[in-house]
Amino acid sequence: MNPEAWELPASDPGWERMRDAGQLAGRPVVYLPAVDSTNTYALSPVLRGAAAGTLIVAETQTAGRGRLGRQWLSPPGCGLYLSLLLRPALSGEALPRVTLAAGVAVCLAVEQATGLQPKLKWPNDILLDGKKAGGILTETAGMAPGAAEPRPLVVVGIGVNVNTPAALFPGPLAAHATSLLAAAGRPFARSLILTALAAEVERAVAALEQGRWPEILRQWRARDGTRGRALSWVTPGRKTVRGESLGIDDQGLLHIRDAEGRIHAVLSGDLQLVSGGAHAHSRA
Ligand code: BT5
Repeated sequence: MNPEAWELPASDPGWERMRDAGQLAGRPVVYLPAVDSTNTYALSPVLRGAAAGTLIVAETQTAGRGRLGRQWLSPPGCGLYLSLLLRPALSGEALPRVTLAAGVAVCLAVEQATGLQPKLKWPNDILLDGKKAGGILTETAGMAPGAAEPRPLVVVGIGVNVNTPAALFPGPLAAHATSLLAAAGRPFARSLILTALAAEVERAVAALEQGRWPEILRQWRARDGTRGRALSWVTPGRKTVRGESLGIDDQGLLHIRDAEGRIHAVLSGDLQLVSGGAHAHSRA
């Protein structure tokens, strides 16, 4: 898009209030002008004992992380880079479900705050126009020390390209990354999206705690951006499987049907959309 066709919001009073007061809609916020990674910070001893619901928010990350040590590009001032600390009553095996629930929550929050309708790409991508506008990295730090009822600390890390100009995505990323700005043609107040995000993620994880996984599954499937599309999956054993996405099963695993009609349940590996021009890339 023409970079002159938009201007950043003159001000985001909610963002400034959050930064100055260290809270947002009643929840504690640790605001960091710059950090290596909000997830790394959230998991560090500095935050031992922080209340569930605490948000770590950075203006920029110098070593923002994707999965498997990959990088998350975090230019200053234009994106949301946050970690939400939770101590849900969930077992470690439920962690992949937290990522799927958070994906639904990010979509709901972006829908509410902007009117855009993001889609999901298994397991953790937020798509707009078939390109990646956000990603989720869920991590845990075992048991919370000193808690009356020990619960694992769960850190839900979320990156969303809000007002990121398309020109800021470097070469290889340019073809498959986008932002809310690029999709809508106008900028958004990050504080509004952040407020909705924190509330929706908490709500979605509470739904898991209450045994409402089928509800999350339904909401995820309603936003599945790759179902029926051709995918290329590089298995952990480095074999490439091409086939059609059949969507996610009741456990939250992605199913792919190959040309011979065999069905593969995807647990991990590289996953790429290969049809329709749009090209999003992910690794589970
Ligand atoms: C993810 O990993 O998508 C998880 C991203 C989570 C980022 C948040 S930011 C706050 C918190 N603190 C952190 O340190 N991390 C979390 P993955 O599926 O592995 O995707 C990573 C890949 O996405 C990269 O290898 C690039 O190809 C691409 N990518 C990197 N930065 C991007 C961006 N800003 N927008 C779109 N795609 C990007």
